[in-house]
Amino acid sequence: MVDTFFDSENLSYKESKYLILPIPYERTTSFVKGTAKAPEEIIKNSFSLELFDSYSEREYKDEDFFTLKSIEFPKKLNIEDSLDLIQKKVKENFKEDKHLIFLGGEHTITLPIIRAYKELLKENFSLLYFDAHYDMRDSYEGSKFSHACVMRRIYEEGIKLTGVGIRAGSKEDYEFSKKEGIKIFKAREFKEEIFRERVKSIEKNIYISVDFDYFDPSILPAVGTPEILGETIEDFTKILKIIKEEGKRVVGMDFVEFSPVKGMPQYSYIAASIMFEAIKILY
Ligand SMILES: [Mn+2]
Repeated sequence: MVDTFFDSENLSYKESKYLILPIPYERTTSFVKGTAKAPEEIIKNSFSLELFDSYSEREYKDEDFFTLKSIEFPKKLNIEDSLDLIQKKVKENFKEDKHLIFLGGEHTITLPIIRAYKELLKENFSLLYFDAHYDMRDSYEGSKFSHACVMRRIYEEGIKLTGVGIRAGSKEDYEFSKKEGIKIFKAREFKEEIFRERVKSIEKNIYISVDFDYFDPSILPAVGTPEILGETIEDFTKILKIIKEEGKRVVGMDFVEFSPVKGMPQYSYIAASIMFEAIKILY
């Protein structure tokens, strides 16, 4: 049974550079359910990734990756206590000299992660999110902690937001982000120069949240809410390269909303490859 990213032996926490924290949290998914199974499926199918990168000529080792124990959510735990549990686990596992990568789960997990980072980091940081959706509703289906409200809650924490790939949302989403001056780059309207200026103007520390529905469903339909006319993997890597070129420090990263399709491990492998690509570019 493969239960670590890259099927690494997990013998070298001390030597490892990248910590993967599985967060199989799912309470409010609204279309296709199943994102609670995402960490397990992505990790299970990551074993076949190539550790050698022929572009950078860099060879990664299994031991570079350490998969932490998945967070367990007791069935009776309510939403707010579940979010507190995530916040606590993030604080416990944060290490200045390692890169933390969070694997969801629904997008709501980004809120407690950000709350933990606010406590952990002395310096300010801003958030860049890759997403088809604004996620800027005040509440959705009766919950303030729906995945559709996560960026609104994070904004209320005083975090500066930049969204890329956005193409679906309500009038409320749109008007709120416009009124508050939140920088949104709509899908297929991305302008490199404007984005680069934005990156120059924000904090040196950046937290990155990747909702897999940022990508066009022709590339990756295995998400909770697939939206057409999305972005490519090349669009994604181009943005990450700009972050790197502008000398920003990525303090943490999450990957959320993947929803495994039974009998299609290929999608889980693509999701794992996207994660690894981000790691290769940023760290
Ligand atoms: Mn989304």
